[in-house]
Amino acid sequence: MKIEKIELRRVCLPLVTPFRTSFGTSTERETTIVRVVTADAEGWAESAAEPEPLYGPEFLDGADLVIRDHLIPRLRAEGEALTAERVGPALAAVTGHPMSKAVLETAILDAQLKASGVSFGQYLGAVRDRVPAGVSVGIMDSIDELLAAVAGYLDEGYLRIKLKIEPGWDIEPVRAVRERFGDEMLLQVDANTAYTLADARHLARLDPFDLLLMEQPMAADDLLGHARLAQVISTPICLDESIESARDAASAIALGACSVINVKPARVGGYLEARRIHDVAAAHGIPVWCGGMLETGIGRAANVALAALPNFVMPGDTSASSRYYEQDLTAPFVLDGGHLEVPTGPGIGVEVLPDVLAQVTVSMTEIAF
Ligand code: OSB
Ligand code: MG
Repeated sequence: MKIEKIELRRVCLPLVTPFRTSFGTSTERETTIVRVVTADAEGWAESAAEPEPLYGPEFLDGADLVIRDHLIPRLRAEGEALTAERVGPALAAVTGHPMSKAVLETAILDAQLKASGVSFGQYLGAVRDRVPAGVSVGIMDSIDELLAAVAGYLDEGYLRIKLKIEPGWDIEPVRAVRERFGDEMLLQVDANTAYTLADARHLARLDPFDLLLMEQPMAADDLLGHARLAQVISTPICLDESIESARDAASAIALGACSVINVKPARVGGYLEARRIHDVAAAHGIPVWCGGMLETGIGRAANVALAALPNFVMPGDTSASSRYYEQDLTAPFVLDGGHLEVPTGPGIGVEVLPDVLAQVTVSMTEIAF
């Protein structure tokens, strides 16, 4: 593939509602959108890095610099032999930075697939044309506020609710939601590393609520702790922050540190590694689901395609555009009976709306290739 130029565009979109997790509160989504221009097609992708290094060690300003000074030069060195499949090997010498690697690989894959008329779903091996949607519900100031938010999402048709938890906001909100909405609803929690093994007895108090899973209760590098916790609580443990590669997934599974995996392509360096994690998990009988990072339609389109693979057997954090943004960067993803449709057009299968993009653009860097 002959790349002509790569644009890095910083955008900032207001969120429809503040999103609070155990590591911070967001009222807007700032991210870098990458556009890869080739002779035949252009490819789009969005970074999952956030302004501050809180969810993980990457952050936007650092990510832009790594992309410009360390990753793009290595891709350029590949010359016209560069393909999406060669991005990972070409960047392997750079340690870490999976989100930055992912956004480049994804934009290049989009351009490549558009040039050959293949959709992300076809390329990745999707077996469904629509995927069930869950929603991630932030920490709130009161239980009443939480119950109102959950009621609203259930009315919209979401098929599974995920509550963000932290010490001081765990047993009571889960109890309140279970009591109000019943035992049938699919319910899970996400702690974003807020606990330690010393909290094991406390976390076991969530067992009676029949949760689908507890996501990332402890530190990202604490696989052993998660394996020990799994011996103490009956709620299945799901890992998010801990899994940055298929090798991590194999280790976590072998240790008994998780019985479910949240696959986020951005966190693992892209869709190719995400598919390898899907395959490793499937081989061990471990179900996976597709997580999210508050993506715009650009990132969501590809996530929804991934979520259509066979071992994505649980509803993902792939919510409708209206969950995040008044005005998305693409035509909105809309819930239909609690599902999102998998795009079928070439590449990510959605068009970026140029006027909206212009409105939310904060700055742009053009890099000749
Ligand atoms: O831990 O899954 C997470 C958002 C930003 C950072 C981390 C997480 C999340 C979410 C929201 O839970 C998922 C989404 O709706 O995109
Ligand atoms: Mg998570």
